[in-house]
Amino acid sequence: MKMFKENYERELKKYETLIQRENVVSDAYNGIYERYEYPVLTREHAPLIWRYDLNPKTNPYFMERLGINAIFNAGAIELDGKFYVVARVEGNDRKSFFAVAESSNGVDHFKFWDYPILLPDTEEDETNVYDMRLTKHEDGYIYGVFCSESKDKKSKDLSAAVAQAGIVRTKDLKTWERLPNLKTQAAQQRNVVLHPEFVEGQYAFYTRPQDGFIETGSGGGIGFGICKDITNAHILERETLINTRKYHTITEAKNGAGAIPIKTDKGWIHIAHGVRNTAAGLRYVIYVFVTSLDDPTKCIAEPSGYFIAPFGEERVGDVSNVVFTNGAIATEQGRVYIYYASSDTRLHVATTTIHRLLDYAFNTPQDPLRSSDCVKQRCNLVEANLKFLANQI
Ligand code: M1P
Repeated sequence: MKMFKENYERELKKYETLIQRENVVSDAYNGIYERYEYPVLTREHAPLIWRYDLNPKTNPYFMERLGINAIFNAGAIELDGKFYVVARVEGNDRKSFFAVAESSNGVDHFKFWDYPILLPDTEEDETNVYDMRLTKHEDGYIYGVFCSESKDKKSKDLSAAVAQAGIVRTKDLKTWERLPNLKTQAAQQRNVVLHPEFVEGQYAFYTRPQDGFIETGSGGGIGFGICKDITNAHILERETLINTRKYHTITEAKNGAGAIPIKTDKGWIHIAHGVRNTAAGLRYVIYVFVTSLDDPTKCIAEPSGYFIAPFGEERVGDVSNVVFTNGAIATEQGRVYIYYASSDTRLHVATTTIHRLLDYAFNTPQDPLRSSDCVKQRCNLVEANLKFLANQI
């Protein structure tokens, strides 16, 4: 009993100290955004009541009964001035579920609500759910679009799976209504994002058509499709590709929509992820592109290279060399909070402003796609700088 009490009190103190810890802007500078010293959510942020049986009679050793392996990829939303994330929480059993954590400032003190989200269990074959994107839609609902994964029953391979886009909606993040999964022409879908406004009077989705579970195959990039009825969402036409994979770039192997696009007077800012293959496996980075306000399928800016890449400790985790985002919050004051996870293990925040993002998007040169042109691009910068510095003297 004494051991139980000591262990419980020590672990509780560790948890409370963690929740109260203030975050600090790190000294990694690029002028585009701020990174922070500490992740905003880790597996240690999981409340003790999720993991331990706190009754000494039934748990005399104060043993973890249901461990949490990782807390990462989170959708994000601001409601009444508070910051909410719906994180992907993965148990030691490899199954993910969703849970809401809130913070008053968006960079620290994130605390989970007592209960994780209990999604209506309407898809019989669904085995795993993850990566919810939260869209505050102009129809008045908050939609959660996530990956709904099932075993591929047609395959003899035990690990063969099928990914589809699951859809739920809520008004308060507490009561969730499940809608049927999105239907499209593609064999599989992942990284599907609901656009916050009607387009031609219809619901609009950013998609990622793919032939298989891991490989996108003929799916050439981020797609866009519309559908009339969200309660039976069906994109009838083949999706239009709006941002394609390109040879020898950060999106060569695949890409996917990330956060809900941010509306600005110059266009919709998209914060997405790109994947390339390496001898050490896939490398995931985050990049930015902008689409037109008049035509959301038209890309009008795409700065060269990555926006966020795995840095320092972020490089290592369950799936190393990965940064991934499915949530960002743009406040009315124009501040932007980008929630990104590293190596499928923990969640971080990067902060910037709409003005800085637009400057980055429109004034960073585009990728000229060839070394020879890239070095010319850099020489032009050097020449302009040397001239500028010479004129200063
Ligand atoms: O493991 C890295 C990421 O892999 C998937 O992304 P994509 O579909 O683009 O390959 C997702 O499952 C994501 O959750 C994960 O972080």
